[in-house]
Amino acid sequence: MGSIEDLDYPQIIVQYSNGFLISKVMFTACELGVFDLLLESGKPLSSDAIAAHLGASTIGMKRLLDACVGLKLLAVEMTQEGVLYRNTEISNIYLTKSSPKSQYHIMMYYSNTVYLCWQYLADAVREGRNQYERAFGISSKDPFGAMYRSDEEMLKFMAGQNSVWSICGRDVLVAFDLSPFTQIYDLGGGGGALAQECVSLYPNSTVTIYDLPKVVQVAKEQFISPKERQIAFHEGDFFNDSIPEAELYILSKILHDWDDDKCIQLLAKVYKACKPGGGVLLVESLLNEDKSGPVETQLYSMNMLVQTEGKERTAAEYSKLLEAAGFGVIQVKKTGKLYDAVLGRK
Ligand code: ASE
Repeated sequence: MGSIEDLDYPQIIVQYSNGFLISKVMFTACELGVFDLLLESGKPLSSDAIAAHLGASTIGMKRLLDACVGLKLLAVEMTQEGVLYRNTEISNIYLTKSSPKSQYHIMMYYSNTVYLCWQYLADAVREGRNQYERAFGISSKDPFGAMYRSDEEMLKFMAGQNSVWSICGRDVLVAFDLSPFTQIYDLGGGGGALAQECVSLYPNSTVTIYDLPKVVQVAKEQFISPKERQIAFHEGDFFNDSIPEAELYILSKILHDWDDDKCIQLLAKVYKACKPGGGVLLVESLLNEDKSGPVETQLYSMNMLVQTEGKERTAAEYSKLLEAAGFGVIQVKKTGKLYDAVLGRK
């Protein structure tokens, strides 16, 4: 790496060029149910058996399975019955639908929605705005109107966002001791996976999921059990409707959807509603101060360009937004994972 050989054979360029092929192989194996079948079967299967079970061609399935072996998402065994495939440990945990840490839904969102927007990345860079008009023929004036253009799209987005919290939720919620805050609002809390993680970590807290009426309806019907006594709901649009008083407001992956003016407008409203001594917890993927990385965050910022009105920001940029809205005593905790935490106090 970084040596003169790179110029002779540009490994890194080859690897990056093939990046989308890798994504699509993984997404497709998930979508077709390869990992689910191999988990359920409890024993290694031949490619013909997998193809038959999943209603796929033998030619196509064999090719897909071999590529998954190359990517270490599957392993092969040679037996008397021929070549048999099984899941690797990482596939069992993260790529099966039923696993508690499943990333299946975010992958389906990437593969079927994000992917289509990225077709117009060059246009997004030229124009400096999202690409809903080109990708889906719908107005980009209201990005969440566009993202929730159908109930199916909304459900895919909610399920996708939920899956992230199964791997990062705990870290962002223990970055600060939130036990002094018992009355919590999760603004734009969506499917509620972060709220659920929060009430399990802080048994004295109640978390109210504040989101658009149709999001709250789906969250109640499909994501949060009515037996969940520590979670409540509030239907509203946080830009246009009132925000009730609380001790702590969680804004998880909300500010990255909006430009600075909209962020300050929302934070100022939160500041007004917030009890004295309360606070706001921003959960976001933080860029280095010189914006030199992390590369995942830089890529997410490109995605915010094609899909929203926002961008990923540095800790100093979030601090400035919080200060502009009135918050003081701002603390930043990087978790080392995808999402970090910033706490501002009133
Ligand atoms: C948003 C988060 C996401 C809005 C649109 C989004 C994600 C994908 N599309 O608030 C999750 C983060 N992943 C990426 C690629 O940005």
